Amino acid sequence: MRVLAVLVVMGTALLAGVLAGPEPSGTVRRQHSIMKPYLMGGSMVMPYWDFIGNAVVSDDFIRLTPDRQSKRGAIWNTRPIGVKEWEITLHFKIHGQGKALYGDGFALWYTQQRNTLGNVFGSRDRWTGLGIFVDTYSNLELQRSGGGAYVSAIVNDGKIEYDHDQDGTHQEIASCQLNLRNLEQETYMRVIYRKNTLKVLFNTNGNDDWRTCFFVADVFLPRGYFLGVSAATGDLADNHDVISLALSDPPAFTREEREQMQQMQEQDRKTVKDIPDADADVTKPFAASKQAPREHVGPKRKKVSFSKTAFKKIRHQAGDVDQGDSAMGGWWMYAVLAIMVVGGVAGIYYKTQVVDKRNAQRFAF
Ligand SMILES: [Ca+2]
Repeated sequence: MRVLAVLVVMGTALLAGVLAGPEPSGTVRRQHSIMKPYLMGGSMVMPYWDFIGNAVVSDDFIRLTPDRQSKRGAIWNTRPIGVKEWEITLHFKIHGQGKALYGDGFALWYTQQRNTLGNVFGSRDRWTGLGIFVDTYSNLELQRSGGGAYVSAIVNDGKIEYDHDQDGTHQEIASCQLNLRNLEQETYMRVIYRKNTLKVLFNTNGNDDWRTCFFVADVFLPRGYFLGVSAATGDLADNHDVISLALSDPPAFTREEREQMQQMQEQDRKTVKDIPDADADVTKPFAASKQAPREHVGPKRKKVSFSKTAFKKIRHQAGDVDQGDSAMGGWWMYAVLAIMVVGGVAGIYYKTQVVDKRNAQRFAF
């Protein structure tokens, strides 16, 4: 009986472990969400979503980029978001073989444009709307050692060109740093947009224990934009995986949040002109905190640039077991084979056309 009770407790705990995980606050809107199974009945169609570039869909995750150099991929929702306030819960995983060098990170988008690959974390520059960046390779020396990511938000009216050298620090409306890479635990990001405030939180322990990354007021985003997630690798690489995404109704403000919002609103109105009315249905994105003077932060990091060979060597020295890039291996094999074939043909040609003819002439008395 006791054994049975223990088994029941263990079973319940196991089930709770499987089911546990940060649940969205409100009703999930299926047409703006991603959940398993991703593909519709054995087809390559993911309902309501497009996947572009190097993005591949497997049974358990959508890999935006593999742990290989110079890749970029994205997923884009096919339907515009009609609601004014929302919460997005993104379950993701950033992982790879690199011990000290890895990158570049991923971005969550709420933009007017969709489905265009580009050089800002795999997506187009000069976007119109909101970009939230999880930057795992800081071009400035912003990160503490040991897998930190630099998380920031930029509200763009289509005119700002993302400044990679500065990690967008003088363009951002808010930011934070935290460890998100190669974690044992599940990693979740939550973005809450309500009453023109933007709150970004992270959960890296699987319980309902969310840490606030930033909370900022006076962010005005038009309705009807598209949701997307993109990622890129360059000289450095990582796997960037999306496991699920849920768009739902946002939770109500806590009293503390309401007070914080009011303080930020007062402060913004002292320094920034032309802030739209709270209930305004804006047609252009606007963020008050972007208007404040922002300095370029910190010393610039030396640019990292590797050839494929150097990249492999560094990883090998770091103790990584590289599976090898089969395309590269294949290429070399074909090159050697091609040289052998061309050499062989040239040899035969020389023998038959030159040597034999010369001999024939020589002996043609
Ligand atoms: Ca960066």
